[in-house]
Amino acid sequence: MAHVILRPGWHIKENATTSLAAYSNRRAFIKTLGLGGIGLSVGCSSGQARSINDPDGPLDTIPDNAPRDGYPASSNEAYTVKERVVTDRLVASSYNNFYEFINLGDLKVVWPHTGAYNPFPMTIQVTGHVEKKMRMDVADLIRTMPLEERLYRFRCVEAWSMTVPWTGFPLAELIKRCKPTSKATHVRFVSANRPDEMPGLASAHWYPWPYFEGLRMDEAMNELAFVATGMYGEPLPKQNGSPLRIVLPWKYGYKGAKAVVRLEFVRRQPKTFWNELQPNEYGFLSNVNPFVPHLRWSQASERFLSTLNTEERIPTQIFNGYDEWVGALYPDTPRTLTKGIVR
Ligand SMILES: Nc1nc2c(c(=O)[nH]1)N[C@H]1C(S)=C(S)[C@@H](COP(=O)(O)O)O[C@H]1N2
Ligand SMILES: [Mo]
Repeated sequence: MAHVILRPGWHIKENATTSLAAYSNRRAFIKTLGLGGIGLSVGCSSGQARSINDPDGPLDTIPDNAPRDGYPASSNEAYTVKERVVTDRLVASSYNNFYEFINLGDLKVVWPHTGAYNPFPMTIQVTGHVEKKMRMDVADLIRTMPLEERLYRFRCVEAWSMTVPWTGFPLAELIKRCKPTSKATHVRFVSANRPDEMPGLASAHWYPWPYFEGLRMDEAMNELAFVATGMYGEPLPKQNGSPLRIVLPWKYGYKGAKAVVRLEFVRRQPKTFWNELQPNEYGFLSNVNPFVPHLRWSQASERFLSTLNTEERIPTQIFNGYDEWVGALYPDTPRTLTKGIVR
C-alpha cells in the first residue's frame, strides 16, 4: 500500500487544522458571498446554499424516524465535567470528522453531505465468539436499552476538544446481553457501508472502507465505554454518527466508530482503520496522553472549542481526565515525556 496517497486530510494540515475562529470566519465569508457552506466543496452537486444558521442547517439533520422514546434521558451525575463548560450544540454538530461523507474542500464540514443518508432502518449484528449472536433492527435495540445522559470530555488526535452531553447506554450492557465466550479477547466494530448514501466511500476510494475499530475486552467492559444514540437531549444528527456510535472518552476520537452496524467478538487484536493507514502514528490503544507526542505535533495541550467564536488552549490530561477509571488498565503508560513511541 502506498502510504503517501493514503494520508488522511488531517496529515496534510498537520496540527494546524483550521482554528475554529478561522473556520467560523471563513463560513461567514462564504455566506456573504451567497455560496452557502457547501459552495466550495468538491464533489457536491446539489448547488443548494445552506449555512449553519439556516433552518436546514446542522441541527436539522436528526432523522425524522429516529426513535425518541426516553429523550431527554435523565443525566447520570457520576459522569460529569466540572472544570469545562459544555460545548455549544451548534459547534458539536457542525465541526466533525466522518470520512464516509468526506468533503475534500473542508474536512470539518460534514453535515451538508449527509442528505442522502437514511440511517433508519438499519440492521445491527453481533457475531463471533458469543453465546447469543444477534441481528436486529437498530431502532428496536435503541428502544430496548435504558437511556441515560453523560457529560464527557471529547479529545480528537488533531488536538481539539469539546465537552459533549451524550445520550445512550453503557457498551457493557450490550455486551452482557450477548454473552461473549471465554475465547473472545477483543471486540471489533464495523461501520455502515452504504455507497449510495455516503458520498465519501467513492470520492475517498483509497480508504479501506468500511471503517473498522477495536477494543480489548477489558476496555470494552469498562464503565466509561458508551454507545451513544443521541446528544444534547435528542437523537444523534447524521454527521455525529446516527443511528449509533461508540464513545470512549479516554481515547482519541477516532477509536469511537460512528454508524456501527457490526460488533464482532474475536480471538486476537483486530486491525484498525487509521493504524492500517499510518501504523507509525496511530496505535491500537490510542489513549489520550499528553506525554506521548504525535510524530508531527505535541499532544501536551488542546484547543478547547466552546462556542463558534471561542476556543481556548488548555493542557491535555492523561487519559483525558479519566485516569481514575482506566489508569489501572494500562500499567505501561508513559507518565513523563516520551519521544518517538507510539501507543
Ligand atoms: N465511521 C467513522 N467513525 C468515526 C470517524 C470516521 O471518519 N468514520 N472519525 C472519527 C474521528 S477522527 C473523530 S474525532 C470522531 C468525531 O466525532 P464527532 O464528529 O461527532 O465529533 O469520530 C470518529 N469516528
Ligand atoms: Mo479525530
